[in-house]
Amino acid sequence: MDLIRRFAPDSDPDDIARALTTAGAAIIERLVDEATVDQMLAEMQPFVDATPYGSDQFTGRTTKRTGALLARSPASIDFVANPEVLAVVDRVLGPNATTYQLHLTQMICIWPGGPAQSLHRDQWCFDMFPFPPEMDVEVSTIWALDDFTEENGATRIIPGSLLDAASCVADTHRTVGATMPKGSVVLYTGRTIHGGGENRSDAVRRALNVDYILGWLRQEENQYLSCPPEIARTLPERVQKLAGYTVGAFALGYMDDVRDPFAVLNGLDGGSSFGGRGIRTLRL
Ligand SMILES: O=C(O)CCC(=O)C(=O)O
Ligand SMILES: [Fe+2]
Repeated sequence: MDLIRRFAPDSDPDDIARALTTAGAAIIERLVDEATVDQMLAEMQPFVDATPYGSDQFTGRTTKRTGALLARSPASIDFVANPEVLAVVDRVLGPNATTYQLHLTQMICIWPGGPAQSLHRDQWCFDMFPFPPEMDVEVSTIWALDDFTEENGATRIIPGSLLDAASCVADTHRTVGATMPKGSVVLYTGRTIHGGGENRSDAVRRALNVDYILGWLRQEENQYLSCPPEIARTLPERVQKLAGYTVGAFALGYMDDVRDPFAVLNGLDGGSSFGGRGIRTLRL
């Protein structure tokens, strides 16, 4: 189990989901075409230019993290709501909650000379809460916006690390680089030990990190502020719900008099109470 399995875009999502829940990671090669990647890069460039470098080792002092993709880049929808990726997320998170949602959207640009990020588990953002060891609460994705190579800081992953002791974050020798061509995506779970790579090349390594979490967890990137209603209203319905403009789990996130946020956002029947409609109708 020392490699990351690679899939073609038309692969069976069951197989990809199985790779995630057994080996902890999977790559889908060339899932989005280069023209769409370039369009998103162009839309995001002014925001990347204006983003400060990180302030500590973890966020990276030579790394820029630029968010709010849904509000800033129409092309990002092809990544954030990619049907192949969501089909895998359905399978990995679906069994564990009635809903899942977007956790964060973030371009991660590592400048030349940037050191490797500390290895970690993404689900440690939840106060290091000890979720059951076999339970997946998060699926993370990193899209290669440039070719990802060993030299330019391809994400480093410890294959098969889902159940490893936390101390294994010291095992940098066990990591494998998620090398992949531009437009590819590496998927891993909140339990997979990983980190950004060292950029030993002479060009910036550009990536898009999009994560998904169970509906009853708090989002890392506040979507209601990053993508406020006046913008969210213009997005496809599935993206609105993914961003959190819907009720999560049984009753989380309703508005004032138990109104359905999706109905309120879209001015549907006055946004009347969702009570009695059944949570299933509110699923993504
Ligand atoms: O930049 C990367 O390749 C990985 C970043 C990461 O794992 C994180 O910021 O949580
Ligand atoms: Fe991470």
